[in-house]
Amino acid sequence: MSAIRSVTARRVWDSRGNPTVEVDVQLEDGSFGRAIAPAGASRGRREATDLRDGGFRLRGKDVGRAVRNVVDTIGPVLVGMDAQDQTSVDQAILALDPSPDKSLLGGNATVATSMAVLHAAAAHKEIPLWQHVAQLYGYTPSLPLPEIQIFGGGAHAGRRVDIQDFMIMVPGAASFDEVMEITNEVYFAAGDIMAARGALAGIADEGGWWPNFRSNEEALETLVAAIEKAGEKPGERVVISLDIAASEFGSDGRYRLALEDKEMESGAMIDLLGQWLDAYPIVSIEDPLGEDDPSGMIEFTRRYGERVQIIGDDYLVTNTALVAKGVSDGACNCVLIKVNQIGTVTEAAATYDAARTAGWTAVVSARSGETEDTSISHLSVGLGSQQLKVGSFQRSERMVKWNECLRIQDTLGAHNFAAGAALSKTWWAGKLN
Ligand code: 2PG
Ligand code: MG
Repeated sequence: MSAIRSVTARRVWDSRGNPTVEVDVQLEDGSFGRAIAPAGASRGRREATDLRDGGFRLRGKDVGRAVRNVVDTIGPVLVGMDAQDQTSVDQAILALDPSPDKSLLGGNATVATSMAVLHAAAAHKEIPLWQHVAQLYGYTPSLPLPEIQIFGGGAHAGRRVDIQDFMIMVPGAASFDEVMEITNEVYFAAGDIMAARGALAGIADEGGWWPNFRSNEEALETLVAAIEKAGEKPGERVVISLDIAASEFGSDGRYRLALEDKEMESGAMIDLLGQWLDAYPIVSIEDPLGEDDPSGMIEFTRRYGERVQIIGDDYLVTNTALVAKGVSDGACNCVLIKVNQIGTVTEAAATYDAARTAGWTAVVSARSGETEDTSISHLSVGLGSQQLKVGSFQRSERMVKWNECLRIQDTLGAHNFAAGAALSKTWWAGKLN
């Protein structure tokens, strides 16, 4: 048995310079696991709470209470438990916080603890984390197809443009390694185009170029130009993926694109996105409508669900019940998996399982506030999620996740790359076959 000997926690700092929670778990045999909680900026209303101290110090963002909750409340309950039994460990954490949003302990406290136990259990078995995850949940591991941001926007770029993530995917690549190479070319081609226009103004929170555009659509046009400048034909090997993050600029079925000074109802928003789907090689679109606009999301899925991947992020918040409702309503056809949205590994794995069982695709995702923690690379491989969203192609808290996948590729073999299988229902699958 791999009994937990100690659980300790400390305050560390994330990629935005904000405090966050790091947890260390030591087992009786000396095995060790460590994990750090990430933090979102465009957060869904129904996600697990990040417990912060409030007040004026550190802009209210300190995590002293969350750290103490790990040390004083969660740790003593977990000591002596079997780290291999992730379900019981997470149930013990949940029993300490029956609130629907982990507001008593803090989702930042629970996620770092739950993930650190997962790491310690893998260390005890002397296997990589991805392999432990695959064994625990019974999936066939594979290297994911990355979604990589070229321009940031929305809450990650001072709302300079309304749309949050302008990304590419390279389903036509033969390996994960080749995705990195092609993405490098597109990313720097985009930077060159911006520089030539005198529009290069730094980078956004996730490493994408700062979105110095006159309209949201200009970002799409520039992305297509960058793909071409990189020597690729848009819609062939390289395709576009968007995170609209519509809850950030819409509520109650009304949306306001500040950059265009345009306000519209849900139906007009759906029409606008539909025009973009027709005009650009977009294969995946996240949160096209707001988290409080289920009828919009259902209508969008009815109209476009056969040709494009529709990801629920703020809309589903990695919550099993919300995924079940999405499946029965016909809203979305893909779930974004962010462990810190729900707060424990067990719950996130259950949500993943529910989505895949329903025939949906899934994307394991980072948050906009990240660290050197590479757990999500392993989760994506171990769950066989086939897609991974980490942010852009710059800044170490992003590159560390891509680089970890390259190391895993050395063990798994480059052929074990999920590009062909991922998104089998969508537009580009037809193009590639
Ligand atoms: C998202 C994420 C990552 P945040 O909306 O998908 O891009 O952003 O972590 O700020 O919620
Ligand atoms: Mg999102």
